[in-house]
Amino acid sequence: MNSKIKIEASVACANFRNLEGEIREMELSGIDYLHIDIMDGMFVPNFCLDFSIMKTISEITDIPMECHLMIENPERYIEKAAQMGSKYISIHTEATHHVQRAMVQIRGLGVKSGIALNPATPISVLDYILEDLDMIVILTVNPGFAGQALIPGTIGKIREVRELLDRKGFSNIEIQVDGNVSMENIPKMVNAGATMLVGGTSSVFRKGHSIKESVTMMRSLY
Ligand code: S6P
Ligand code: MG
Repeated sequence: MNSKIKIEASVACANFRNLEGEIREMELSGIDYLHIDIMDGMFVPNFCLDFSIMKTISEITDIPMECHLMIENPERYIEKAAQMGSKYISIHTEATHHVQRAMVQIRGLGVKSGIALNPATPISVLDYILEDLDMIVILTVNPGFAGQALIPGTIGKIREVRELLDRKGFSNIEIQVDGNVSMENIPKMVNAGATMLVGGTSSVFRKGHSIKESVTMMRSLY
């Protein structure tokens, strides 16, 4: 096991009839972060979690949360996401005209900054903002829905981002993968250079297995 790799639970995929019970199981499994998806029905064609759920979760557990904003003009809600206790906040490059300013805004609130790249977004958007970044999110599916198939070209993209970071002296920036982080895909993702794995229906919340079983299996794969 590589202790640098962090396992995250995509809370949107939890069973909301028993959210507190599942969070207790996540605590026992040693989940590193809770991944909170926030959508606006515009940037992506769906809605998901919200800030009130983050508040409730923060009353239930000390597992740190990180927030994936899939919303237009995300700067409007960065402060709110920070107030809810996010350790990282990620936004999408296409969602704002002022990506670098948004990164500075996030860090100014004492939160780690993340930029999320859709499958078709070229990695050249990273070129001039590396020093403003703590995390790069590689979407391995188009954002908006759980339970989708991996877009194969995104594995090579993880590798290209890893090479870019190592070459330019930014190896400390985390590479998060989000979308179909399955038992089959985890070894490929980690070998390509991913350091934070967001598990949803494909792994942490797999049907027919407990969260603990699934997380133990995930950790055995790298
Ligand atoms: C997708 C969202 C993700 C999903 C997660 C689902 O728009 O950003 O965080 O919740 O990827 O995981 P899975 O294992 O069902 O693909
Ligand atoms: Mg997400």
